[in-house]
Amino acid sequence: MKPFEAPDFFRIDDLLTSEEKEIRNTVRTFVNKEVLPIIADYFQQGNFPSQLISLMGEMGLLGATISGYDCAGLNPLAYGLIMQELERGDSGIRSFVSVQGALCMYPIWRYGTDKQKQWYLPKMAKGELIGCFGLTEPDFGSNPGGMRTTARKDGSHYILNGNKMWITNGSISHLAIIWAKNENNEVVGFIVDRSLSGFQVRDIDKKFSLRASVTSEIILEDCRVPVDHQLQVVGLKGPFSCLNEARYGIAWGAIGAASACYHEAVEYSKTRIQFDKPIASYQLVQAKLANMLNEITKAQLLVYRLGRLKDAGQATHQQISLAKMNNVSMALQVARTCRDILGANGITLEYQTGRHLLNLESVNTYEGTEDIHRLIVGSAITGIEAFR
Ligand code: TGC
Ligand code: FAD
Repeated sequence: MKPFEAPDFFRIDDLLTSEEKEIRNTVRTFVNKEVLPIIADYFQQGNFPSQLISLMGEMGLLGATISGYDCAGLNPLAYGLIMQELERGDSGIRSFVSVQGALCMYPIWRYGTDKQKQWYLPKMAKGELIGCFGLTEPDFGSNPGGMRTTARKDGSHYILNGNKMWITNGSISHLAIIWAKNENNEVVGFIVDRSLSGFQVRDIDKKFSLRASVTSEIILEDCRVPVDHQLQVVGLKGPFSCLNEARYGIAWGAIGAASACYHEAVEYSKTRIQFDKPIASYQLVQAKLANMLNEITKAQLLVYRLGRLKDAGQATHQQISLAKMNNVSMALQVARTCRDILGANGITLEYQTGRHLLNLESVNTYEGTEDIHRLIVGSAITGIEAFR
């Protein structure tokens, strides 16, 4: 198969700075060299390739937008390009980096004390400490405001009780950002060290999606967390502000997955002969390719603009929702179409498309389902919330 060429029909590359392109190219090479040769096996075995963590740390990919604390201090565009390239490899690799950076390092950087930042961030940037983010519960996914996990103050500690479900990185983490309700029924957050007694983790097996990523359940039973491990934010805006960072990265990442599938399908269609001609020569196949390039290009322009708005501090969370909704849904449709073009070969792990397709089913659900983002955009249009 011809080496990967990213679709760039509208020359978006021309809009990137030389530094942004250099970062993108470095991560592209990393994915070609370190991720693609191994990822299908890890996916098949249901394992996360943890040997990549320190490499990604050395490259400055963890918490890449944070300035100081040994982090790279990159702009949102460069960060988005990193996510795009990692997800071209596998959504599970991008997931790891999203959770570590946007969902764990970001809240510590934004809501932590100086002492917490100094202690956790440099180690997390190197990948020496791994984090996970516990918001979802078995009965509260789209509606995290209903969470039942409690934090009751007891002298110099909070006592945490509850269950967190579907937690990426759970069993490989050293710390968890746990969201719980205090005695006033307010949502508060904690940095919880995994070694504390009363903190248990169980992996969720038998997944057909994100198999090269760890997904776990966390059980908190009278887990005593020192009060100085509380984050300095009260209310759902605490976790939601972290989700904005992660959703932004996913909107970019989805383009990487879609581009991998698209490239594979274009090359396949040019060499697969049926009825004595390459299938690429048939109008119905060309229509599929043209429609996919159309959708990928629109998605690229969307995140490019969103990234520049974010850099200027002007991106709204509703814009981020629209981008996450559109781009992941786009990637899922592209992956399904590519799977069709690949025929029977599309169901094997010899090709990348099937793996991306299965992964994208999770990506469409986590960080807010496609319909939850549709409702967020609907509320921005009408001023009327339709969640309840
Ligand atoms: P609502 O009443 O609308 O808001 C409560 C407070 O939060 C503020 N707010 C936000 N702040 C910052 N960013 C946002 N995006 C915000 N959205 C809302 C809001 O202003 C309010 O503030 P205040 O000061 O007035 O209290 O909240 P609601 O309970 O009605 O919920 C609305 C809804 C449905 C949109 C929300 O619950 C939602 O987004 N649900 C989806 C849940 C979700 O995305 N979960 C993700 C879990 S983490 C994950 O999936 C990681 S996967 C990682 C990987 O592997 O890559
Ligand atoms: P539900 O909320 O039960 O939704 C089911 C269906 O109902 C969806 O189609 C949804 O759109 C629809 N629906 C719900 N409410 C409404 C409504 N008001 N109007 C119309 N339709 C509605 N969570 C974390 O906290 N941390 C993590 O690290 C994490 N990692 C994850 C990794 C994976 C692989 C997966 C699959 C999930 C992960 N999650 C994580 C959980 C994820 O965020 C939730 O799955 C997601 O928010 C949806 O919740 P749910 O699965 O309970 O679905």
